[in-house]
Amino acid sequence: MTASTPQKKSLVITPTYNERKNVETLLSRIHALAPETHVLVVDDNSPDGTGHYVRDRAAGEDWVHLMARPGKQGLGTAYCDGFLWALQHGYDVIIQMDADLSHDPGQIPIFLELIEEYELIIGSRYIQGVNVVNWPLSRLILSWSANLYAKVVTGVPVRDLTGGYKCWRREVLADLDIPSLRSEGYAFQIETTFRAYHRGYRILETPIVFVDRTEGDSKMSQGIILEAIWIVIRLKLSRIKRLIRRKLFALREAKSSMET
Ligand SMILES: Nc1nc2c(ncn2[C@@H]2O[C@H](COP(=O)(O)OP(=O)(O)OP(=O)(O)O)[C@@H](O)[C@H]2O)c(=O)[nH]1
Ligand SMILES: [Mg+2]
Repeated sequence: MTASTPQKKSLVITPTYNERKNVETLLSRIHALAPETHVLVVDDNSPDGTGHYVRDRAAGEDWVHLMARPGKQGLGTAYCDGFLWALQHGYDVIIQMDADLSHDPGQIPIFLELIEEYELIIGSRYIQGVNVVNWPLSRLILSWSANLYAKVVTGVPVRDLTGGYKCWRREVLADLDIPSLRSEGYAFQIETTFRAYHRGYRILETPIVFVDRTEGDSKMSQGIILEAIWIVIRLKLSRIKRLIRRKLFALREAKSSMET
């Protein structure tokens, strides 16, 4: 008789800042669709009481977890803290998603299936056309061109580099050197996918439909856009530096083997 494979432990991480009107629906929908999956809400002391609501839910439901941070520190650091927590607590599969219901929890079972074969799944708005609902044209153009810019400059062949709906195997997160990730906004999404790609992990983009939030306010800002522009250049420069170092090393090796 063969021993049955132990069930993989999965976790959804969602960062929140003033998502009280969305988080209740989000938690219920995730649990209805993926009852074995736990949820970690990383809340930055939202003034609208999101954290208090989640704390109450976590007291009665063992699949709900709250990480309460003292103040707004940005989406990037919220995910870094959440990823480290997931690794410490032994989760095998980690899904990241926005809390504003732009990301459909209906994708979670699909991600959990696909991650059996791949090491990173990216929910993509830009394969099979443009799957974005209710965004003003200006926002769509910004997102689409940001992705084209990031793809062309970094050379990473992923259509939706700024997308924030992703599913990771724990080994990949453990290999990302999380404390050294520096970006806060969309740049965080680019930086993590960039690292996974260059470490050679198997990545799959799968289509999602992204729906603009109907409740609460976007935290998108000019600073976040500027950060993304700069980080893309910095990532490219880091690659070039690494290639030059490798070439120099190879030259030195060749020279010393000729001398001996
Ligand atoms: N913990 C934490 N969460 C944040 C912070 N900034 C944004 N978030 C959350 O990150 C997710 C994405 O933020 P949004 O404001 O929806 O930003 P966006 O999706 O890039 O922009 P929109 O498409 O305009 O909604 C949401 O769940 C936010 O509540 C932050 O500083 N701390
Ligand atoms: Mg959003």
